[in-house]
Amino acid sequence: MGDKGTVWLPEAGSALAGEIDALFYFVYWVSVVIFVGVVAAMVYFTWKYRRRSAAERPEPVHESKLLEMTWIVVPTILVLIVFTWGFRLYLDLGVAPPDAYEIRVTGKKWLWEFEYPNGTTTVGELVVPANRPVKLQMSSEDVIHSFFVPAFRVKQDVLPNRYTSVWFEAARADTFQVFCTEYCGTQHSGMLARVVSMPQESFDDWVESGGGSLEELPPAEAGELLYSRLGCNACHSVDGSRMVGPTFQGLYGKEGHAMADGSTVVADENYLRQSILQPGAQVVEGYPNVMPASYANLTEDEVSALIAYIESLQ
Ligand code: HEC
Ligand SMILES: [Cu+2]
Repeated sequence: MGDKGTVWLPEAGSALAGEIDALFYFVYWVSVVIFVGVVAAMVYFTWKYRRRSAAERPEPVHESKLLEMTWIVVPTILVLIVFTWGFRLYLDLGVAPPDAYEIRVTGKKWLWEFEYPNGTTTVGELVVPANRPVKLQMSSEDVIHSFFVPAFRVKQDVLPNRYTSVWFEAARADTFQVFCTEYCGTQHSGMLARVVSMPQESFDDWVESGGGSLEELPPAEAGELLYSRLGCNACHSVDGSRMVGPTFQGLYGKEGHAMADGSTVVADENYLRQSILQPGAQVVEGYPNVMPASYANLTEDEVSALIAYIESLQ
């Protein structure tokens, strides 16, 4: 990530971010000037009109038409500027350019899934062409989530049973952080993703190849790619830390591995295979049986690659 942002705003990474920030700073500086002016006048008047003796009676105050008009007209003009400026930006943000590249986004507890027009899918990583408008068509598989990319200054709720959308144009080839900003359960704070923007040609190659070709990689590396692409990373760490599911580190070959039904197993290839294809068959002690059953239709190569990757994590 290039630019680090300021005290007030995070780095700016989209075509519209600069304009949004300009409006923010306009409101900010107007507020600063008014605040300083009001406080200074207050302090000065407190001193100037202080009571000098117990017998002092103040002169009656007469209104000043000029003064009153000034403090009605000037704020009205400022507020109208902010309104027009803000409303135009709001429309720009709300309506995607017609040539925008469309990507489907699904939010679910607790990951983000992205699907491209040719069927390529990724989890936790949104790859986009830089300097081209991208429109996200979003929905949720369960509860309400919210898609937030601070660097792009876009945030939009993602709802079940309804589409919402958001668009942006990444201003450079870079990576940007995505957050979920609607509290959605225990792993809400871990519902993260990255936007990876790249030049159009690299992006085209990437989408064509289905998001990086698995066949050309050694099994453990293909497994590592699948681990993030299939969303295993949303629930399983590879560094020993506990997430929704157990860590993969040191799992392979573990003896006396305790199951919820009281039995123990050896975590060999067959056990790993069954854990992926039929997660409900043997549930690890101390963990909920929440691993999706949808991995049952992974291909033989994919399962082997995942197992090879888990084996490599000793
Ligand atoms: C929604 C969360 C979730 C996702 C996504 C998920 N798992 Fe799991 N997984 C779990 C939980 C929870 C357990 C422990 C309970 C159980 O055994 O079913 C588990 C157990 C396992 C186990 C057995 C672990 C052990 O310590 O014995 C393996 C292997 C495994 N998962 C592999 C995968 C792979 C590979 C993927 C991706 C293709 C994946 N999981 C995706 C939640 C998840
Ligand atoms: Cu969420």
